[in-house]
Amino acid sequence: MASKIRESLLAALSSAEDSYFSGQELADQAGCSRTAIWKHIEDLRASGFMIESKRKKGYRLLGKADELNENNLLVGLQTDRLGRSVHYFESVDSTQKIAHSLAQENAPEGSLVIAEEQLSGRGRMARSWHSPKGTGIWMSLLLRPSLQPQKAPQFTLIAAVAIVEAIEKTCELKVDIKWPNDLLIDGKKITGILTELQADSEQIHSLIIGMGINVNQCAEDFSDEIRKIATSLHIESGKTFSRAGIVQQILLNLEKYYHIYINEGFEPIKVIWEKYAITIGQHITARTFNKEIKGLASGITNEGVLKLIDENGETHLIYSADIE
Ligand code: BT5
Repeated sequence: MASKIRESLLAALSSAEDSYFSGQELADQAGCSRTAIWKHIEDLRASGFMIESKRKKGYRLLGKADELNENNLLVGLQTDRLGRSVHYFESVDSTQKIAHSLAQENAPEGSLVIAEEQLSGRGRMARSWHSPKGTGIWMSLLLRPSLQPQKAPQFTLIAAVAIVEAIEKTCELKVDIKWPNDLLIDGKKITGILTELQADSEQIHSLIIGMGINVNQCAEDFSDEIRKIATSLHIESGKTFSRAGIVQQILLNLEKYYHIYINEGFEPIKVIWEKYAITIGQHITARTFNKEIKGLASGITNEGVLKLIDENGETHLIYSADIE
C-alpha cells in the first residue's frame, strides 16, 4: 500500500513539472490522508528526490530528480574527491570505454562516467551487460592508486562492500556478495562489477571500476534469459528509488574504504567483506578460463584471492573465475 501511494505521488508530481500540487489534491489522487502525503514526501526527500514545499501553494518536484546528470549527482554529494568530475551521457556504448579514454587524457582521480543507457555494456570475458534506459546505474569510476597491478582485483571486493552497504542504507535491502564480482539478493544478480586497468608490469596507471546496478526495472524490462538470473531493487521492494541518492552513497562509501585500504591495507576490508560473502564455506565449482576445479571455498587470502580445497585436500588459489 505504502509503495502505491509513493508511486501515485511521484506520478502526479512528475506529470506537470514546475507546477504546484496541494497536499489535498495529492491526497485525493492517492486515496490517503494529507498527513500520509506529508510523510511520503519526507521519505522521498530522504531517498534523494528534490521536492519543494510552499505555503498556500503545495508541493513541486524540482527538475527530473532521477536523471543522473551532473547537477543531481553533485547536490548533496559528500565526498572530497570521488565523483567530483562527472561525465554524464544519455546513451553510450559502454561507460568503461569512455573512462579508458579519459584515463589516457589524464582525467583526475575520482572522475565518474555515468549514462542513462549503454548500447554495448560489457561484463567479464566479453560478455554483455544489459543496461536499459533510465532504470539502472551504469557507471565507471577512475582511480589512480600507486600500486602494483596484482592488487587490482582487490578493488572489485572494495567496490562490492561499498555497494552492499549503500544499498542497505538507502534501500534497506540485504545483499550478498558472491566472489568475486556479483552482488545477489536471494540468489539473483542485482549488481555486477568489472575492474579493468591500464598498467605496466610494475605499476597501475589507471584503475577503472565499472558498476552495473539494477534499480528501478520491472520484471518485464529484462529479457527472458536475464529474468531467470537477475533482479532489481524495485522488484525486491516494490519501491522506486532515486538513483542519484544511491550513487552518492556508493561514492561516499568507496571513498572511505579506499582511504582505509591505502592507509591500512586490505585486511580491515576483508573482515567486512567476509560478513557479506556467501561463497565462503560452500562446496563450489570454479571455472577459470582454462580449467574447472570443484571443492570447498575455505576463504580469501589477504590479497582477495579465493582459496579452494579440492577433494584431495590440495589448496588452489583462484584469481578469477565463474563460481557455481
Ligand atoms: C559482470 O560481468 O557482472 C560485470 C558487469 C559490469 C557492468 C558495468 S555497467 C557500467 C560499466 N560499463 C560497462 O560496459 N560495464 C560496466 P560478468 O560476471 O561477466 O557477468 C555478465 C553476465 O551477467 C551476463 O553474461 C549475463 O548473464 C548477466 N547479466 C547481464 N546483464 C545483467 C543485468 N542487467 N543484471 C543482472 N545480470 C546481468
